Amino acid sequence: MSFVSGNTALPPTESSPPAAQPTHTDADFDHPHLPFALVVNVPLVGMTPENGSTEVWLGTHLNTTLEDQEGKHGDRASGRIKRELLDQRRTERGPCQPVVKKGSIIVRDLRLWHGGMPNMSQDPRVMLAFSKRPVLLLVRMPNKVLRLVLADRVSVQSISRPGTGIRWKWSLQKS
Ligand SMILES: O=C(O)CCC(=O)C(=O)O
Repeated sequence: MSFVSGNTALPPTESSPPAAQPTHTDADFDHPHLPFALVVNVPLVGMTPENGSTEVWLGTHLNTTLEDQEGKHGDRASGRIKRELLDQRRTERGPCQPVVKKGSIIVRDLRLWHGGMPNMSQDPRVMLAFSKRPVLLLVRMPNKVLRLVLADRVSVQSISRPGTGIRWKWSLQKS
């Protein structure tokens, strides 16, 4: 497990009115275009649109790139998806807020566009969050080229950091 956390959406109060997170991707860096990391959420209460079940934009993980994002890695707005892309995607396939039973296991590709929504109920909406990068091996080669083998099928030949982002060079190995 690479990351263990939780997300609690609190009911609004007078001083803290209902608010939604910007639609974002958690893959807020130049990433490979394959399922290189998964997020697993486990709600500890039933989730509905009323108490702020996470809004998801199904299918967006398939083609999204760093170019779709406004904020830079490390910014408060990191991973935020550009408004015009949201408007365009909405015409093809809009977002949804699923109803999820307490204790369910939700598996999401790290690249998927999503966002926390306001909790309009009286009770906190609590959800565990885990992140897993499947079979990621980092090997430093003698010539100082970093080599990553991901999910046994993807070979990342080099990583460089030109200016703003990390640049990956990778290829798919024959299985
Ligand atoms: O709490 C939620 O529903 C979503 C949280 C989330 O997307 C995040 O923190 O990145």
